[in-house]
Amino acid sequence: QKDPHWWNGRNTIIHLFEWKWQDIADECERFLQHKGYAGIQVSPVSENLALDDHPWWERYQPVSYKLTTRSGDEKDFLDMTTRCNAVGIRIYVDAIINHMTGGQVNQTGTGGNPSDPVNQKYPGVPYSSWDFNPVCSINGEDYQKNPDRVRNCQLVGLNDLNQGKDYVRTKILDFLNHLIELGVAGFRVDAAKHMWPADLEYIYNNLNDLNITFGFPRSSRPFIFQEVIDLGGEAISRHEYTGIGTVTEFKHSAEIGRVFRGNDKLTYLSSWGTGWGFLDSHNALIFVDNHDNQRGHGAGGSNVLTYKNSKQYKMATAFMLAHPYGITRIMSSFAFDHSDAGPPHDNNGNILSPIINSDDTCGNGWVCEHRWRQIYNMVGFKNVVYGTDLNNWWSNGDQQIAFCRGDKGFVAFTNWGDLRQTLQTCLPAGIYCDIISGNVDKNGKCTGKVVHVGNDGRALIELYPHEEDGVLVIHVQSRQ
Ligand code: QV4
Ligand code: CA
Repeated sequence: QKDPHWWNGRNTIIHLFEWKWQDIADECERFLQHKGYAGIQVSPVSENLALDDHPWWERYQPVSYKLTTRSGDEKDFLDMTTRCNAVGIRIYVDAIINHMTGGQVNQTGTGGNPSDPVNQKYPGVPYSSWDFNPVCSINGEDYQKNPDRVRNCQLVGLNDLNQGKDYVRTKILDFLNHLIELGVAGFRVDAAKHMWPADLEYIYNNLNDLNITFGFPRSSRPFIFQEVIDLGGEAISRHEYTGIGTVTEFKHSAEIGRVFRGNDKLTYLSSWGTGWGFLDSHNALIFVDNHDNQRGHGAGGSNVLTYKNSKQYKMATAFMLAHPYGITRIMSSFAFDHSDAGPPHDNNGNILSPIINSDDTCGNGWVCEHRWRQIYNMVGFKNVVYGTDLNNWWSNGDQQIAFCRGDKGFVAFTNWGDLRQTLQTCLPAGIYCDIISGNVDKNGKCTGKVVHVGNDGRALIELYPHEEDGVLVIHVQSRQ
């Protein structure tokens, strides 16, 4: 349950938030496989509430387990898992199993099924009031004091399923096992904190093995990453969930944002990881921002960096991918100016496809952080240095750091002031292309800065505050 089933030489999950299944299938083939991405977290697949203005969060309110949403239907979904797995990209589904919808009015879902939230009737499953916990709402104090209420009461008024009931477990298992049959590699378990670990353990243990027809070895268990927000001081600890799967490490998001916003010194990053109170590396799903905290939901508050702070965001992402700690996830957003806004869509509410520009970036309302050179090249870096340790840590005692990954890669950062130092890069002598400021083009020419490494492995490293990015990165495969 902790193995993400990545293809050899790949790592890093990308969250293609609100993308359509057909667009994801295209993206696997035309881009992700070539840049070394390993897997995709896709938006919730279950039929959801359809509100007039389609706020993004309507997808977190299931109406049934029918696989019809604004991202596509079951046929589209299967086409996506087939095409992505064929090029070595795994699909993980955001599974909403804690609750159904909330609200006061009857609603038809994206798959045509009715729902009656007040009377707790969801005929598309079917669920009735017998399947839900008694109505009560989780308040702020409960998070500090009442673990029972956090698990058994309603999260923001959403009808709370009783996962202790056999019937409910069976329906959830049918839903998840159907997705396994359709080729997924695992699940993000939404609102895991709001479910009992023993109930989740039962569910995970009764999931089928992954489907061998999609290339998974026999007896492969689904990868599980559970959304548990725990920045400390809560009645429910993220450690209660590490026995049954990996867990989102929100402290990583809050702290990396705080540091790269300049509110702490880069030099302290020397003990990054468990030294900062984070979960053990193999248990921790880490990210700079997620779909909630990039817009003020969830946790992390004003520390969180997003695409809107692009220089610091790229630096934080580069650090996350350069460092050996954690299971890394990249956020890929649509542009938004208010926190409820859904993805770009036409007048009929259909989600628009991204436009791919000639420089590989996206348009049509999509940000596509995963297509920024500074980010995809770091995904490549992480693949190149896989299996090496962090060594030759250097810092100026303040806002500048550098380190090697074995004898395969070297990175340097400045978050304040000029960096001009002769540093040990741990690389063989040669001329290297900085993969942040440029790429090696078709003719083998470096479009960015060049670094000359001498016979002793040392090189003059220069990074100045007026530059577009505060990071410089070279590795054995960026040698000229
Ligand atoms: C409103 C009122 C309630 C009232 C209710 C009922 O605010 O007080 O009881 O009506 O009439 C939306 C609205 C919210 C509304 C609710 C129910 O924003 O105002 O309640 O719907 O109609 C996302 C959004 C939520 C959204 C929800 C469902 O963030 O705003 O609620 O989807 O559409 C905690 C949890 C953590 C959670 C995090 C956000 O521990 O698990 O909050 N994160 C996950 C997802 C997140 C998602 C959910 C959980 C729920 O990452 O995206 O919430 O599935 O920290
Ligand atoms: Ca619950």
